[in-house]
Amino acid sequence: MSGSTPERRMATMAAHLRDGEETAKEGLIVPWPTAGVAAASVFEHIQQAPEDPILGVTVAFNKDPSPMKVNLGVGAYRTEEGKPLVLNVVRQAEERLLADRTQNKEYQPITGVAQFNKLSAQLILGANRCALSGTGALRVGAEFLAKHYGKPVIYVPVPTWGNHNKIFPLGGVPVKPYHYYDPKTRGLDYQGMIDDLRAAPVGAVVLLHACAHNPTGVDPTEEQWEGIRKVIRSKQQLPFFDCAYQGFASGSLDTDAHAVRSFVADGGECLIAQSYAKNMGLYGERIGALSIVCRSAAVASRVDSQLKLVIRPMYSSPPAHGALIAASILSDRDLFADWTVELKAMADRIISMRHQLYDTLKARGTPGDWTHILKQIGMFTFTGLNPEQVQFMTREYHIYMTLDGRISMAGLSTKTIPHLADAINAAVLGLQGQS
Ligand code: PLA
Repeated sequence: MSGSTPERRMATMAAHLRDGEETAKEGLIVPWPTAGVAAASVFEHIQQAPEDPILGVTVAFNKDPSPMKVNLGVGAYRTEEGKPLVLNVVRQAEERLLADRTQNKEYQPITGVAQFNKLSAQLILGANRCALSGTGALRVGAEFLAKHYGKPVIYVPVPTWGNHNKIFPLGGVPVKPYHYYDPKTRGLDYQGMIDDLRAAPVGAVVLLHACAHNPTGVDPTEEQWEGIRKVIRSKQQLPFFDCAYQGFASGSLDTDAHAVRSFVADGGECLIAQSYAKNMGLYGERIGALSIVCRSAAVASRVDSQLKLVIRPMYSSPPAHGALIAASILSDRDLFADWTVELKAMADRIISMRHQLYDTLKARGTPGDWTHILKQIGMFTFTGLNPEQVQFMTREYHIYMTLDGRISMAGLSTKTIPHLADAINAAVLGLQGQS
């Protein structure tokens, strides 16, 4: 085989691997990637994968040397100075953990730190609720449903957080769409949503964003939630809440739990995936929880036992540090009170960014109705800008955001808003860039 081109070697190898032919002779080492004497690789055929649509925006941002650059891609909170924020309560909880010499680095139980699971369920459900908690959230929930739920198909809003469309099918639960966002009103397509849920099969799983819908920032009103709940319950569907922004929508943890609590209050079952990335600023700690609300303790206990069988071959057991930080904050009255203050400050700063951006666009006379910037809820504004306009703003103004026109309001500051308004104005008017 020596002297052949890499392409020919690859073709031969591919054919060999494909057909499973027994061409290798024992004792004879031919040039071959795994023998260390050939230039090609057994992975030669692998294509360069595209960057992630959300996290890839940060990769592009980091490469840009411009001092003007602004990253409005990922939904991560920033201070007025544009810096990441570690909450004071998190620092305090970490200091306590560090000083506590009884802490060790043992493996955690498969379903994680028990105290954290309990407190986390309480946070979303309200005190004194009986619920089972696990950890690993959406993916664990998906695999559990694929294995143990008779109707493993999940209806997700259009649009939804892009990763939902990957997590569920890879976890064995195919995804179907339901109407959610109406581009004309930049609000909720309530009737479309209700019609789709009515048309969806009895028993189907329905993914609901508990609050601060990502990417649209459009949430149902309390009255609309009531209508949604009635349809889902009457069709015996199974709600699966994704709750990644509790406290970030209204500034109040309880207010933002309203939708979930209304479904739990009716006595029906549901799944809840929680994330502490945003509301505790614990992004890199990868801390979240899965709660499955069951009709009885006996069922909950059997569900718990099966969740362990899902988790053990996936990641064995979760890391401890994030859970211990969150549990410290959730269990300590003073830390909890301080947390709500810090959380409210983050939510308020985001709301103030909405007002400033709206006022600045108004002052520029930018054509269009920008009231959705004020109306939309939570971390994101779904601007309505199209991919060409987004690319223009990145190219000419070094503004980084996802191609769907979503901007993370938390990435803005009083300083950067005029620059963003200039960019939006130029994009809307179809102007040449400033570069
Ligand atoms: N669910 C929703 C609706 C989210 O928006 C996100 C994060 C998650 C789950 C994941 O939370 P985790 O970090 O605890 O796993 N969405 C981000 C980041 C903030 C991302 O895409 O991963 C976003 O920019 O959309």
